[in-house]
Amino acid sequence: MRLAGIALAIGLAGAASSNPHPRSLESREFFALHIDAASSPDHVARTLGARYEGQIGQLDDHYTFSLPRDQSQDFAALLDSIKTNRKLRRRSGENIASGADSLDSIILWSEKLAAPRQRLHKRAPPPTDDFARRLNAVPDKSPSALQKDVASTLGITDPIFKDQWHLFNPSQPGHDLNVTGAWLEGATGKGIVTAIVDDGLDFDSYDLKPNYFAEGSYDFNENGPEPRPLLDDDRHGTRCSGEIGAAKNDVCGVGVAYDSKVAGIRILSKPIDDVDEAKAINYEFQKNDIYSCSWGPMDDGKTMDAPGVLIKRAMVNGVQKGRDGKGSIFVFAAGNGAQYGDNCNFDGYTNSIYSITVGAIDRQGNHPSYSESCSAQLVVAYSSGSGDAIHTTDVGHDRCYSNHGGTSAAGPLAAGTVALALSVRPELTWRDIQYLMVETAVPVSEDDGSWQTLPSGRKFSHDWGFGKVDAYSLVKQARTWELVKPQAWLTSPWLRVHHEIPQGSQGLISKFNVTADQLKSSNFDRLEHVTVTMNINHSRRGDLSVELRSPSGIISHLSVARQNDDANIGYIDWTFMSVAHWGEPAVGEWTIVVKDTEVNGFTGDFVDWRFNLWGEAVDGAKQELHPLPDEHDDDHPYEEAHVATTTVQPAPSKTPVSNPDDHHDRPINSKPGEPTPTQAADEELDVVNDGTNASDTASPTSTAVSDNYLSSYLPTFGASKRTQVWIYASLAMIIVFFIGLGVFFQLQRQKRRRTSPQDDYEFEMIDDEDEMHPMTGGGGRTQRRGGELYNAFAGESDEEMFSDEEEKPYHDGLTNIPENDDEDGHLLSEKR
Ligand SMILES: *[C@@H]1O[C@H](CO)[C@@H](O)[C@H](O)[C@H]1NC(C)=O
Ligand SMILES: *[C@@H]1O[C@H](CO)[C@@H](O)[C@H](O)[C@H]1NC(C)=O
Ligand SMILES: *[C@@H]1O[C@H](CO)[C@@H](O)[C@H](O)[C@H]1NC(C)=O
Ligand SMILES: CC(=O)N[C@H]1CO[C@H](CO)[C@@H](O)[C@@H]1O
Repeated sequence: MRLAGIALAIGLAGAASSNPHPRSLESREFFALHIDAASSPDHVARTLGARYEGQIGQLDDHYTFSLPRDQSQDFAALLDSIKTNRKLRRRSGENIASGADSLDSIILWSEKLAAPRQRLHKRAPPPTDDFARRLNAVPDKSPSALQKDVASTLGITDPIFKDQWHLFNPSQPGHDLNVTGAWLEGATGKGIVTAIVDDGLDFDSYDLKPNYFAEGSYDFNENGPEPRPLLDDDRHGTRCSGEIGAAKNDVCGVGVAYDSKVAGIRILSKPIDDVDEAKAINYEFQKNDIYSCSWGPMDDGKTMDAPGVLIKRAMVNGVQKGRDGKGSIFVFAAGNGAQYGDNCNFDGYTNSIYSITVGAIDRQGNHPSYSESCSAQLVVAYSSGSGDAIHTTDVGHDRCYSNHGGTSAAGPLAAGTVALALSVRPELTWRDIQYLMVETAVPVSEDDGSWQTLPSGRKFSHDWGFGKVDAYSLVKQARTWELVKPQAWLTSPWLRVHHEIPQGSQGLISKFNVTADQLKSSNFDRLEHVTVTMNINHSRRGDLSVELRSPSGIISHLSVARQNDDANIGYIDWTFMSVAHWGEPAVGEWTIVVKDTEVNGFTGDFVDWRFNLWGEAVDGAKQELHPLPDEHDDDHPYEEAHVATTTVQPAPSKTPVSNPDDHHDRPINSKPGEPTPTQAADEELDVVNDGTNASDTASPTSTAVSDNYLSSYLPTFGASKRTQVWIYASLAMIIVFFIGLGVFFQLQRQKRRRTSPQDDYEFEMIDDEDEMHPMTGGGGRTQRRGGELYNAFAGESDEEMFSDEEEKPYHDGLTNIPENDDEDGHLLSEKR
């Protein structure tokens, strides 16, 4: 079967010159190379004795080469030695000039291509019987007079428009996209193309045919120009397409942008490799404006997976060169794994600064229990829950579908809204669109305790992003929006921590100071995204949580503890992202707090981190484009941490001191995936130990740092460091009665006195957020107990409706890919 597929594909590929694949995987090995712009790929192929297979999509100077399998080992070794050489030359300060004829001057980057994998899956769980039953229980909605009025004014005769509550909701007024006003003012998406990157698009559907854009379409699974759904299960892409571009006619309903075009890019129906995925997300990127992506790595609460270097490069390439330099708009579904404790910051697509991450809200304004939270979530849009789902087009000439759901259905509604905005202001850049989302999203459930008020006056919630998409106000603001200047960034050095992470409610903190001078020399004006890249080695990844606190006291829960995540590898060069600091003043002390939330036998070290601010340039004219992302290079220079350790213990109320050797002592968990609640009033702080520092001596190793863990003048009781911590923990609880906060602040002041002015960061241990965050003591982020929000509508039981248990990882009949981990910890994934 597979061979037949390949043979068919070879036939088709013959016609598509831009796509000289597929690759004969049985006999040959494939390599992706980035070569110097001055060299020709043919020349490189001759020099290397490899076969040139073609350019990698729209990535300049990136090509695929192949060799027979029996020669590939030597070739891989050659590429490795070139990498090593480049590293050595760089380390010795040599400027590796371009144009030189040695291979290590020509080959800038290389990667042996992994075989195609089924990593990515749709994020629309299939409906269950239970769902169907409950759907029937929803009382009939008769179209309101107003709805009829809108329909007749706009000439909408589509039979299911009356059921498309997400466009106009007669039963729960206000719980819709608020789009009809935008249509009435003429914004219907004309001239804009959205590519639905998915499992195909049924361009024979009478509802989609009028708006189908063939030029922007391609089938990367079968290597052909037409993204026709072929498998039984290939319905998801068509349903998503209908949400955006279903025509105004007498079939089914209408799309949000019913005069826009939709293209289909089929990638989810078979395993694909990084080269094809990179091509897919840049496919016809001068003609396709928006890429709607309702898929991602598995939402099982234990996967942590990001796109490979080629795909990351393609995304950057898309925002830098797509749409004639204004940037492709990538819209991603946040993920459906909330009830498994999943969080969209563990997904490298949704937590990319280049994507708009969209979670879900249901027709009653509730937070569906499947919809993941995270600091990278920009907005929410309507989807299934509270007994209804999204009504849209299905595969078939005139078939409609009433059960479309999950965050899969939310993403396309946001994408359709972007199409409306671009149709009135085509010159908006990818960042303008993100600004407009931030500016016009409408906060919901503002008293649920999840919202923080930002210095900009806007509100942000890890559950809702900046709120729900409002099409009318987004389009309205788009008309007059002043375009933002190019993107600038500020990158910290790698900050070496190398310190054991304390367990329980303590935290290990490390700080980085951003100065006005640094911003100035980075041409940096207004803050947008913040990213933190970090390495932690830990024997149980799911025990970890990470917060970022801004100089203004805003907290991003970059990572949350995940009950299901047993991986024993910690975080390896993982980049978390936050949009919670949008518009904040960037100058001041940024603090990262790493916690090992479970007192058990699983431990680890915070190794190092770096911090990036992304925002608007001061002077657009002198701002360059960010270089393409590279793979992690452990050769980077470090700044040694200036160490001051402080242990702080909780007041003797909540967390009993448990036996540190008890591996299974897990406190009752809060709602999985929920940001750690602020424990403001529950804990008192006490400083047990003063600061000491690992000075910049000859070899400031991690051991040296660890030896200062508790300062040496305190007795060790001959016990291990961990036990010492617990002994001092108990002491601390007694001491807390006798030392007031005044003493605490006194000590804090002393500790903070800089001993080494060139160091602009330090780390220490704290237990409680509010030591860092006096602002939220009263107002700010309010108390949010685990499970509160979700319990509020536990009766709704969307878990059953859109449980990932119902879903099987997406398979077609042709492949036989295991459903679980592959060996390097990159996991296969699931539908949204
Ligand atoms: C929804 O659209 C109407 C115009 O149809 C507008 O007046 C209203 O302000 C919009 N709602 C919000 C919350 O912006
Ligand atoms: C983390 O790294 C340190 C030093 O490299 C090592 O001693 C420790 O055992 C590692 N811990 C885990 C959990 O891998
Ligand atoms: C950051 O700068 C402030 C003000 O100069 C100083 O008080 C603080 O100690 C610095 N923090 C770090 C981590 O260097
Ligand atoms: C314990 C320790 O190493 N203390 C050092 C901290 O840094 C100051 C200034 O760099 C040194 O004078 C201390 O000896």
